[in-house]
Amino acid sequence: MKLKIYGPEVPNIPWEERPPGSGEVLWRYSKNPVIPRNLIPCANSIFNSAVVPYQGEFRGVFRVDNRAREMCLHSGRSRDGLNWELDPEPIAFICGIDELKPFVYGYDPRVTWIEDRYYVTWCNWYHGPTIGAAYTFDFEKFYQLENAFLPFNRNGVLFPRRINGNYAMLSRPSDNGHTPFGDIFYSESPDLTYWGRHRFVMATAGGWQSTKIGAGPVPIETSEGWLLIYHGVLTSCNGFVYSAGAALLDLDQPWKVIARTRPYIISPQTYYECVGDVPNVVFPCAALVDSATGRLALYYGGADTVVAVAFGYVQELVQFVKDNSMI
Ligand code: BMA
Repeated sequence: MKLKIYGPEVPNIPWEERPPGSGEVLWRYSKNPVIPRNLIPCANSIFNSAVVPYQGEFRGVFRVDNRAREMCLHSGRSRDGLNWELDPEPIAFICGIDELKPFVYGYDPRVTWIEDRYYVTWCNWYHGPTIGAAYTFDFEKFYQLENAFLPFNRNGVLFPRRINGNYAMLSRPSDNGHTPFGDIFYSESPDLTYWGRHRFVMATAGGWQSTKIGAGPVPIETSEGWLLIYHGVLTSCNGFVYSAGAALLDLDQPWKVIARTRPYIISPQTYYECVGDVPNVVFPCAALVDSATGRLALYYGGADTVVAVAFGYVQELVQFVKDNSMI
């Protein structure tokens, strides 16, 4: 089987070969974390962030919790995807919707190229957490759209193209606090304002994904289905543990799950994943993929404090999901 990966070629994708002797489907960058908590003066921590290829370079939207412990979104740029420069000030969204002003907080961004622009989704405050949306052409001006859903919701992740003629989004209905439950749902919209055709995708399962789950990076389109990397949470006697797994979703009906990993693909094991403001958190929000080689660079937050990168091959990850599926 020759897997086809749909998406751009990214010949300068950040990359490091699998370490000799490693049997892991994903392996960590040897110089992690790529973004330290204090990269910009206002930052208490920088984590759970989203990056995309941009005109031969890379751009992104970054979660910066500032030293007042307010959750902000900052724009950033990089030539190599590993060394990042972040704007010192948060994004000032251009917003024509009075009810969405002022911007109270934003966190856990995702960024998706669809047709002619980059869309950003994030967890946005509107009488509680829900899914905010905006678009940008240049990562300088960001135009805010209507919130996608009612509170309470988190982990809103757009698909990179229309499905059945509509924009499509995964999300995770939640509560107002540190939600002790959560399944992944799918919704469609003709215009990114009105969302409907809501479908259930998948629920929590055992072990590392037993408390709640949520979509991670933008799904990756392959000939075997949408490859979705998602986070899963286990409640230990010492609190939540955030790991990540992967699933394959039907291309035309993404609420139909083809396969889903019983084991995690990455879990908090290194110092920068286990020690920080919130220990034991691996939280992926973005994946760069080079469709020509299948190289994948996964960006994730470590311990709610730093940004780290792991590498893998899409082909191997798809095979891993099929070989280790719980369904
Ligand atoms: C979730 C979100 C994430 C965070 C995680 C662990 O509810 O707030 O941003 O990484 O908790 O604290």
